[in-house]
Amino acid sequence: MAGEYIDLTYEPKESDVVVDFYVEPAEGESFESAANKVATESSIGTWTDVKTMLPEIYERLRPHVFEMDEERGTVRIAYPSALFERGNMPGILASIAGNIFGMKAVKNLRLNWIEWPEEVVREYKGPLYGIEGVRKVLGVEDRPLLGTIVKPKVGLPPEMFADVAYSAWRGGLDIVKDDENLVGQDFCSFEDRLYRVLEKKDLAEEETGESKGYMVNITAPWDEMIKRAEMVDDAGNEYIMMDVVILGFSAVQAFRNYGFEFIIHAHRAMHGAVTRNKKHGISMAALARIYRMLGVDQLHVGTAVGKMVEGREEVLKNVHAVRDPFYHIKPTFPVASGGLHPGLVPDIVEIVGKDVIIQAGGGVHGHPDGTEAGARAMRQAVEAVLEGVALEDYAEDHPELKKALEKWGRMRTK
Ligand code: CAP
Ligand code: MG
Repeated sequence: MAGEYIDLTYEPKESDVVVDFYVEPAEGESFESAANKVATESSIGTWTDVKTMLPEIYERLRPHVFEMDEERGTVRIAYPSALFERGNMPGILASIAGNIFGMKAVKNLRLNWIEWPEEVVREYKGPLYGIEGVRKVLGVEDRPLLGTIVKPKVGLPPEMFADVAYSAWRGGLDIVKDDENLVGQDFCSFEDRLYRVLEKKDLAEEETGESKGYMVNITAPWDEMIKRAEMVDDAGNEYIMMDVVILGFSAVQAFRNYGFEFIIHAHRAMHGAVTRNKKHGISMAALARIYRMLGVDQLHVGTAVGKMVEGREEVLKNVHAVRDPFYHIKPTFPVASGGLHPGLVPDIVEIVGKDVIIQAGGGVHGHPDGTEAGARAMRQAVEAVLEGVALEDYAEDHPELKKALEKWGRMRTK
């Protein structure tokens, strides 16, 4: 039946999970029929009616397609929260973000946003620290946090990696992170890197009088990841980093619930496979809200001016998803990263505001005078923005910033 789940008179209940889709019907499929099939396949039905369906199941668990706009291709579906297991995010996504993307009935299908009811969200912890907690650990209240990703991405032996981290912290950065594909390769074992970097972190904290963070990448098969997390915990490091898309929703939710008290930095490598196509897949904003519910403290949200594809509007949607009020869930720190350098700091603060973590890899280690100077240039750029001084003017008596501007100017990277 074309319209079994369509009911444009339906008013979503407060307890419903409401999902906004973009639906493009396949050749020969009506918009209504495609919308109805999305609702069917993401809840209780299948391609045909079945003799085993009971009226009370239908009444209790059926979704309602309550809004449709064929011109814009938008469909809004309200799902009763009774359809889902409490506290089981993978289970929820197996319904509303499962089979439907592969159905013949749709040429394209994108899940753009999920409006979560308090009744569902109350089962999720959210971030342990959130923005306020991270600021407290690092002792930075009034400016964007600054970080770098050690480059080359991978390849440096542990002692050289630790030296680069030390230079970045001495130059004034708050945080140093592993790259998304640096884990425990032969040329840089996890354990050796961890201990050498933490030694340098202590030194940098002593010399600068500032708290510093090291986001060590524990991405690995679950048992190994827990072993590494225990090593980090025993070493007293506050941070860990996880490639959350690659590790999966279950690993993120289970890790947050495991009992560690880390600041969790969520790298989103692989997200582009599902978020990039505006007609098919899942929006980064919808994913960002999910990772926030699961409990990540920091999440990459794009830059609009760097090397990744998100534009300003999309970055702002991602920022809202992680930072806007959301029941009891603390705000997650938005991370701007990817092709950034000192000349782009004003743009990031203008777009995202001060409650942002600005990370630069190439934009620090590519400075003509090396990592420490690159770090100083990033810090000087933030100082200039907070004092309301144009970078070029501030650079007159800040040589590291001047040299960064001579090399990259204000150019938007590709
Ligand atoms: C940035 C980065 C990050 C990207 C990820 C990289 O390095 O380390 O992984 O920021 O993209 O490997 O590209 P650069 P996003 O500063 O040298 O570009 O933040 O969009 O998830
Ligand atoms: Mg990286």
